[in-house]
Amino acid sequence: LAEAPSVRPGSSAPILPPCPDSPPGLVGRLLIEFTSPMPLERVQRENPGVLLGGRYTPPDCTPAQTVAVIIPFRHREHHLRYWLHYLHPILRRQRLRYGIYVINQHGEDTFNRAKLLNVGFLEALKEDASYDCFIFSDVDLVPMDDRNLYRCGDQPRHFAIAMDKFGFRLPYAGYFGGVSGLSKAQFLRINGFPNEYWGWGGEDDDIFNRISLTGMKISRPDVRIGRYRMIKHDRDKHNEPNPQRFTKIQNTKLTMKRDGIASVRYQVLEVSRQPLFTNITVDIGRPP
Ligand code: UDH
Repeated sequence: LAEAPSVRPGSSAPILPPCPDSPPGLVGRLLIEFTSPMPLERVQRENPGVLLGGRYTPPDCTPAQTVAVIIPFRHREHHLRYWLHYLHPILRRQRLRYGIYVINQHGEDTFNRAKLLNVGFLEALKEDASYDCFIFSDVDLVPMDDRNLYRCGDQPRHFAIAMDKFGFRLPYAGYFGGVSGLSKAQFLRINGFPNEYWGWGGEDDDIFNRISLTGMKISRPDVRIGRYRMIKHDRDKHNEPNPQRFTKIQNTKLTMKRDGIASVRYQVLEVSRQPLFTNITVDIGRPP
């Protein structure tokens, strides 16, 4: 006797079971390389289940969280194509409900990674108020193992703990760069990220300080699972090492109260829903 699937009252959609904690279709270690060209049309063809703006919902289960993946960006189209090619299938196998947000800094003034991530947090929530987990990922970092689950937990999570460029080790114990994840509540608890780190470096250490100063602890995957390949690149123009970073990270305790998500100022110039991601071009100003 076939059992009719249960249906929500007033709707014809069947009620799906919760997604499993350990997704069954994961494959483990992945072969990641950046040599063959990666046209966007190919990535689109490979990911027919991804909806406009880079949104995805598992067809067979109800996820516990809704995940916004935020990518700080400028002039890295070539990297983004690899990132989308590798990450969409991984996130799908992980049974996540997610959206991809590329936060594109307008103009040629000094780059500001952490401020772009703050913008991503607010703009993703404007698109969908149900986002409750935020994964912040550099565009050039691809996980080598799909058991590195892009979800939030009861503590802020650091995902990119074993990058090839650092010999598959943490470069130092307090490293929080590359790919990290915070729940909405955790992010708000630290007043988001600093807006005042212009140029390369220091902002990830400031975020680490914010987390420690509010009494939270970083959670990390096993070192065999948290492996990443970085797409090799030269230093970008207008993202020179910030000489102020060493003194700034000494002062997080003072600055985090006034500088963060509560004080971020910017102007969105364009929101464009592409087949595999949402592009948000933003004017974040320039260093004082
Ligand atoms: N980013 C951009 N455009 C830029 C600068 C940074 O999109 O112009 C984003 C991108 O997501 C990138 C992230 O910010 O992954 C971090 O910047 P980064 O990749 O420059 O930082 P990383 O520490 O490299 O990985 C520093 C320069 C290394 C030069 C090595 C030369 N051999």
